[in-house]
Amino acid sequence: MTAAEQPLPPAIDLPSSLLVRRHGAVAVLSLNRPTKRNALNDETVLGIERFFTHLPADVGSVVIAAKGDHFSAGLDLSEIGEHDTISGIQHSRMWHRALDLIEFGPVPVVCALHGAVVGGGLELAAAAHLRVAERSTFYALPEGMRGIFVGGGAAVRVPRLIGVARMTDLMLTGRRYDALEGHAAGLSQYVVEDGAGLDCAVQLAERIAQNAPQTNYAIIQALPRIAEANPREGYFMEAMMAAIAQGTDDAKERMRAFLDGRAEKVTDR
Ligand code: 1HE
Repeated sequence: MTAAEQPLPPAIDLPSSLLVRRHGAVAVLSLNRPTKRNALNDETVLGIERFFTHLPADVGSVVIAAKGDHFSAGLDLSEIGEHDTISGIQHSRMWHRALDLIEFGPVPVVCALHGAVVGGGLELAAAAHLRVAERSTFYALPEGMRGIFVGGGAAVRVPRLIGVARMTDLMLTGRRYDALEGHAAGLSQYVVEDGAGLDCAVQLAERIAQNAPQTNYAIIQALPRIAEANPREGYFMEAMMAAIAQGTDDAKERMRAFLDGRAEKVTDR
């Protein structure tokens, strides 16, 4: 643990399959079940839900990462046999609840990917706002091989990132995309060398945490809704959100600081 890292207050009761560390305003939530390739059992999914429900107010952004050689092998297949049709629906809805809290939670979320990002692991990653992939990353949706269907939101979120045709190909053929193929398709926004993913994700998250909270809120809450609205309503919602953001004291102070020469210029980072 570096000097800047502190454990999160023990108020959030998490299973041993999840670890949390603080880097200043950034909370890093790590999947910690490497012997099972971070397969996502119910306990872990419910832990993710609890973590995002009880995020301390001073957390400005979150990084989701994973211990071991793989981000996640997806749904814990040893648990699926327990479900009949109705409990299967409830199980899928539990995933939806937890991952919705990532996509539409209080703060932006960056995912640091490496190794397998498979099935439910890709569903988890797709709920984040940014994805950083190490070169070792590979993506797959092997549900067709297992006789099941995606159930953690992939049918909605993955086509948004790569289109229905590519997702259909991944699911019908069981093929893998490597990190660069996934990046070209739209699954990640950044590709970095092996071992550099977490640092890159934390740096991005630190930067994001310095943004005005009203702008981060607009980006994660308003932007996806506007992008999916019909343009007439979309433009109207955009105008509402723009006015709300710029009407804050914080926005006024940030603009004054720029005009007074006290604020950072737009530079290449
Ligand atoms: C697991 C799981 C799992 C590994 N559930 N236990 N996901 C999949 O179909 C992917 C299945 N997993 C794999 O293809 C491979 O494990 C990996 C390519 C990810 C990694 O391979 P490898 O050689 O490093 O590990 P391994 O030897 O296959 O697995 C190590 C252990 O993890 C082993 O258990 P052990 O007790 O024998 O040591 C595996 O059984 C266990 N393991 N993956 C349970 N997924 C909301 S719906 C989402 C639907 C889906 O996610 S479908 C996709 C499921």
